[in-house]
Amino acid sequence: MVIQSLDIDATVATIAKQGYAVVEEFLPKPEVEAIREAFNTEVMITQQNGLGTDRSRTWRAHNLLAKTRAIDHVILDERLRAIVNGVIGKYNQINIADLFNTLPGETKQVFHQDDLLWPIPRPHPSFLCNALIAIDDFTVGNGATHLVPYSHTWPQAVDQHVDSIQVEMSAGSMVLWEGGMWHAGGANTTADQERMGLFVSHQVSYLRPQEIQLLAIPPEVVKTMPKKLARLVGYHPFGVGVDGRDPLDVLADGKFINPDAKLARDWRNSNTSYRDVTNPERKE
Ligand SMILES: O=C(O)CCC(=O)C(=O)O
Repeated sequence: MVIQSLDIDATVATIAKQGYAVVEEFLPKPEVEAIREAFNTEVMITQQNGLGTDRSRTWRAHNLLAKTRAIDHVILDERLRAIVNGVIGKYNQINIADLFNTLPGETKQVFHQDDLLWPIPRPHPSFLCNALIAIDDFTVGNGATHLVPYSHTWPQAVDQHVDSIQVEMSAGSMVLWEGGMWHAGGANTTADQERMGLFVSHQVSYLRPQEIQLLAIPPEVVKTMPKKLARLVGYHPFGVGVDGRDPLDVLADGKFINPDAKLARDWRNSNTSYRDVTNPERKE
């Protein structure tokens, strides 16, 4: 499948094989600048230590989808959706959406695997697919992400002395990696160059997301989202939905008990024949 000159199948195959792929110039510069502006003016961040570091030179904004609408179109981009579908299957959801910023003076993170949070024995089928979009140019100097190619298939625990590559890419480019990949944010040894990125992690929709999207994003905010995005943050009619209804219908009318439901004694006293109000077909 080819979308806007990006070979989706080849990108998916590359991620399956070596654990990661880079999509150059995924976003045009004006879109990158619009996201930077929103990140600087709309989004509350926290300052913290990067994983295994102690400098507190890392900025993060978790729960981005509760804080800004400036990235909705990126998450819904049909190229990103097609790649994620190819890597972990079409029933997937947002795990976390974060602003990453590695500031000058930050040291290198320890190598880690994002899929470690779900204790599933290795090797296992891919269930996590991460996308990191560069808002600043990623360079060796400002701490471009370290990746250990092929490590997503390795059964052993992460070894901190392993050789890695650093993903240098221009602002607007995107690196995707499989959740089992050994990786680390790099050291920012520059005097004044930040490394800002937009991180969107996806998982199969039967796992609990790292940040509980259903709680993290207020219902009033979900109501303003494009329907496809609301599906991606967990409002999908899986199994019985909510009392047999599409969760988005429940969100819209606030009827948490199915309007078709009656007490048993009333069903017995009525002549209505049994009708299954659930819909086994999952709607997209
Ligand atoms: O900074 C990066 O490029 C990766 C960061 C990361 O892996 C993390 O914070 O868990």
